[in-house]
Amino acid sequence: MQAVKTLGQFIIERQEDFPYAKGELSRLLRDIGIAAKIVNREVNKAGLVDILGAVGNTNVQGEEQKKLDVFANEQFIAALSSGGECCGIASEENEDIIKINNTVSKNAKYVVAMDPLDGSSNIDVNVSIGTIFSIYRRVSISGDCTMEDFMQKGTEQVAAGCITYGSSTMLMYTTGKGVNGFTLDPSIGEFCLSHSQMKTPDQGFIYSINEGNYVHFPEGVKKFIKYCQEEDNATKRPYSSRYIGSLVADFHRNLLKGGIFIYPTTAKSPQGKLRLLYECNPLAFLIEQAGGVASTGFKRILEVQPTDLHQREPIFIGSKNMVKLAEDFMAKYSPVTA
Ligand code: P6P
Repeated sequence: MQAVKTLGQFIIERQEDFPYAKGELSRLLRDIGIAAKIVNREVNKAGLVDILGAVGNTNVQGEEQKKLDVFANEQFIAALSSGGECCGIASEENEDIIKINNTVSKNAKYVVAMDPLDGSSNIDVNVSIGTIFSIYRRVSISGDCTMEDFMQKGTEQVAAGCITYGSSTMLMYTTGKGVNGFTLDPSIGEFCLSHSQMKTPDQGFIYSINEGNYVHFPEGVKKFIKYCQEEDNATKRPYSSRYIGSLVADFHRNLLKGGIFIYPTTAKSPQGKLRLLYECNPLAFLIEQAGGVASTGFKRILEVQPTDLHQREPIFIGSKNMVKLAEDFMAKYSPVTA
C-alpha cells in the first residue's frame, strides 16, 4: 500500500526550501490547511441546510445561519489570527485590511491576501467553489501591518494556493518550488499528497470565457475566440468551450488538462472583474510554477504594481502557447494606446 503523505508532513519535509525561515511559513500554511478543512465541512452540507430545516437565520442547532462566504471568511481569519505567523489580512469580504496585533502575532512576518470563498453564489446549484490565498513577507518594520505590506507586486509572493471544494476537495500550493496538490481524505481528515510537481500542458484545447459578454469584448478577444472556433485539424480546432462560472473550478480544470481562461474588460467590468491581490496574483504564481502564463493581455500579471486593495485586472491565464497567442491577437487588434 503506497505510503500516504499528509500536507503537514510534506510542509515539514520541505522546510529546507526556506533556509532562513524558522518554521513560520510552514506553520502559516498549516493554519490555512486547518481552516480549509473546517470550511469544507460546512460547504459539503450547505445543500442540506434546507433539508436539515434551518429556520430563518438560525439552523437546527440554534446557531446563527451565516452565508457561507461570511462563515469561510471568519474561519480563515480565526485560524490566521490564532496561528501567530500572520500580522495582517486583506480579504475579498472586508473593505479594509485586518490588522492582527494580538500577543501571539506581535512578531509575525507574513501577511495574507485571500478570497475566502470564491464563487459562493454557485453553492445553491451545487457547483464547485474555492478559496484562493496569497502570502507576502511584511515590508513594514514592526507594529501594526500597513497598506504598504499589501501593495507589493505579485512577484514578491512567498507562497500562494487555492482550495477547490468539488467532487473532492483539493488544496494546491506553491512556495516557488513547483506546485503540489493535496486531496482531502475525509476518512482521516487529512489533505494527502495526490498531485506531485503539477505541470500544465504548453498547449491546450479548451477555452474558458463568458461569451455572453461577447459584444463588449476587446477586438483582440473576439478574434481569438473566432480562432478557437475555426475548423483546423492540424491544430485540433475547434477547441472546446468550457466555462463553469466558478474561477477556481475553471482554473483547476485548465491547469490539469491545459487550456486558457480569459476574463477581459467588458462594459460591466471596464477594468476586468477579477481582483488582482487575491485572485489574479495567487493563480498567476501557481500557473507560472506549473509552466503556464498569466497576463493582463499585454503584460505579466505578477509585474502589475497594485495601487488599491480590491483593484480589478483583466486576466488571460493558462497554457503558455494559448496565452501567448491571445496576447498576439490583443497586440494586433486591441493595441494599448499610450
Ligand atoms: P461572470 C464568481 O462570481 C466569480 O467571481 C468567479 O468565480 C467567476 O470566474 C466569475 O465571477 C464569473 O463571472 O461574469 O462570468 O458570471
